[in-house]
Amino acid sequence: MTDRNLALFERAQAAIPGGVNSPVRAFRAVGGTPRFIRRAQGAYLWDANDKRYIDYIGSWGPMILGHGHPAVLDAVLKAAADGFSFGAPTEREIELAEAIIAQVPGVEQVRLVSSGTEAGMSALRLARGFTGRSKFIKFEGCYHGHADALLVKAGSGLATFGHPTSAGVPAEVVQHTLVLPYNDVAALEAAFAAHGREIACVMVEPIAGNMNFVRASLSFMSAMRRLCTENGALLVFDEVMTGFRVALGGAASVYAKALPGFRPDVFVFGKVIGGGMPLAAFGGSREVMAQLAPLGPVYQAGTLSGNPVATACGLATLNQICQPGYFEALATKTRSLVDGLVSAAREAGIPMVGDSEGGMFGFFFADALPQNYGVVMATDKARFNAFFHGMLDRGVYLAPALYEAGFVSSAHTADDISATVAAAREVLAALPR
Ligand code: KE4
Repeated sequence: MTDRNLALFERAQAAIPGGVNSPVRAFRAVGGTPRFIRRAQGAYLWDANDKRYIDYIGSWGPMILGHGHPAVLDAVLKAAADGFSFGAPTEREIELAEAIIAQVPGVEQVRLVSSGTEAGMSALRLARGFTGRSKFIKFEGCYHGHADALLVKAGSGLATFGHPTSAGVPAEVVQHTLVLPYNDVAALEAAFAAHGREIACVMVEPIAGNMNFVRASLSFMSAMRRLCTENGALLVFDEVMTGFRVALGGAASVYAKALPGFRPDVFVFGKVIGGGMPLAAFGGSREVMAQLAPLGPVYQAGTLSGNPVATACGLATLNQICQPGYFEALATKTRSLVDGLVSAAREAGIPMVGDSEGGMFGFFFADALPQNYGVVMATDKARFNAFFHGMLDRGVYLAPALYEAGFVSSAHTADDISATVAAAREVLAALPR
């Protein structure tokens, strides 16, 4: 029988670089043929061979309700019938902004944009404009989109400036970017000691989903907050992945529970707030946001920013996840998946650790939860890749890279979780020791 995924992949590679419109989709980290998705519904995807998968990617986070939620579909169809895009303000942009503000303490105003990259890039420009400073800190293993200044790997020394991770990014563009190890308080202290009053911001993934699933320790989070405050720098939370995904108030609300009074200065959102449509945002206090054009000197713009169909999709999604008990149920379901995977690995005598918060999870073929990028990348890649393909063959679609997080939706049922754990038990039992 023809493998239509393979045929489509070959055809795609003739017309699109690497056959994909975003590199991780090409399966290069895990090998094999990417699955071309024909349709999705609820917790499931169907590929070009009409094979069904339980979906744990959820479009890399947005599909928190699962695919094709009736209330969201209805809202999108109604909005589309009223017009796709106007290039003029609409009431629904106000409603979505108000819905975000209502759930995230510290956000008094938001600006809507079309991608997480655009939101992260704009948040960095805003922090630089607000402080009048050029330098900023990011962390190894954190991804904030592909804006030039953010495509940086660590420099040779802890407090030296970064080097581009991508061709086409001139060294001058990243000369102000300091890349430090995640969860390393000493490195953070040293960087502020060396450059404190020159630092515009610290940009961080509070739970790093681009390293699979690594939490910022409480001491690290406290140090970031303290050092930013002491030095007049802004703490920028990149919640593109964690926002409205790990909790209704995002990771900021998780850390505020553990660190009373904790609050970042600037927030970056994406994924869930668009419900699968191109929509992202950044926000903060009125004082900081007043720097943005047309009010202030920091320019930022977008033809499709606040797009009326995308805002309808995002708003309908947020209206569902705000329901009482939604996140408690999602968190319980997600935790049961992780616990099931870890216990299946233990039965097979294979080291596996996992963690989850809300509807986001990660697991590692390791003895302990990694605390930084180097440890994540040292986990057993061969074992992960064999597990990934074993699960894919059994109709379970996990993230195709050991450094990516996974996502559970409210459409996943207890039977889906049980079937996933049963598949994992089979695959793990067959893995070489
Ligand atoms: P986008 O430009 O892809 O919408 O968002 C960039 C971004 C910013 N910040 C964080 C924390 C992110 O996770 C992302 C994008 N996440 C990846 C998944 N690791 C999207 C998948 C992809 O690149 O195709």
